[in-house]
Amino acid sequence: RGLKRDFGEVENLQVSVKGPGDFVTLADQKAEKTVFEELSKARPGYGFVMEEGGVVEGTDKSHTWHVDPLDGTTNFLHGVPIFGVSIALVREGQVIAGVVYNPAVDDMFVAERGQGAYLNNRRLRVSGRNKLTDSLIGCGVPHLGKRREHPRFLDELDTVMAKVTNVRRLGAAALDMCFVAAGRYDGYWERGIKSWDIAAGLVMIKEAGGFTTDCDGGQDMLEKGTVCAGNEAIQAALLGLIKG
Ligand code: LIP
Repeated sequence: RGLKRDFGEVENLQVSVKGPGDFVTLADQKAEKTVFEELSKARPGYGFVMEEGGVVEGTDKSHTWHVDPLDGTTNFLHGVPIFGVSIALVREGQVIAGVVYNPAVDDMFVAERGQGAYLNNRRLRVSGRNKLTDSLIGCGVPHLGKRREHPRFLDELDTVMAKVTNVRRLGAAALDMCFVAAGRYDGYWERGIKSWDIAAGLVMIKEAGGFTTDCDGGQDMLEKGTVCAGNEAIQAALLGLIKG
């Protein structure tokens, strides 16, 4: 609720001289405080890995929440309604549950290991397309501060664009992953992301019948901060285009 209210204010701040930068940082921190307090009450002792607040060790060493209170911060800053709260629960290294909520459009993506993936209570399945030439592929564009990553991204984009119907860039990795689970995207890849960006999406895609690897083809997505996702055919074909 706080983010939805603050997003409305951000749209008004676009024209202010100072701009909404500090306001968005505050919105991000308030959202994380709410999530931290509520989850600490619901599951005392679990640890946290949070984008703003960092690591909080818990007494229960088996369980850790990975929280991005405002994924798609730049979109939010510019009044673009593509952002979300992403929460994942990791039990002994495995993501067992995830929630991604976009308050701007009231989209609630949820998944729990073995229980399926849902968008607003509607069951999710990855797309059935099996040809890259029919596929819509999501990606992440390294921002200005990641100038050294631009050449590799442009090389990958050139390769992928030559093989697929088209490419999309949302600016919120958590929602990119949910779009794969919902069959809106046939595949997605990104490098240079954090555990809290993609952890919820990993269980979402798995429970929707999809596949994920890191960009080397392994299972170290959270550790390496890279992901290649899709249905079985597209994920393998996309990995072949970007691997390494
Ligand atoms: C963002 C990711 C996005 C990535 C951006 C940024 P944030 O997370 O969701 O996919 O390309 O560089 O990391 O910073 O908005 O939480």
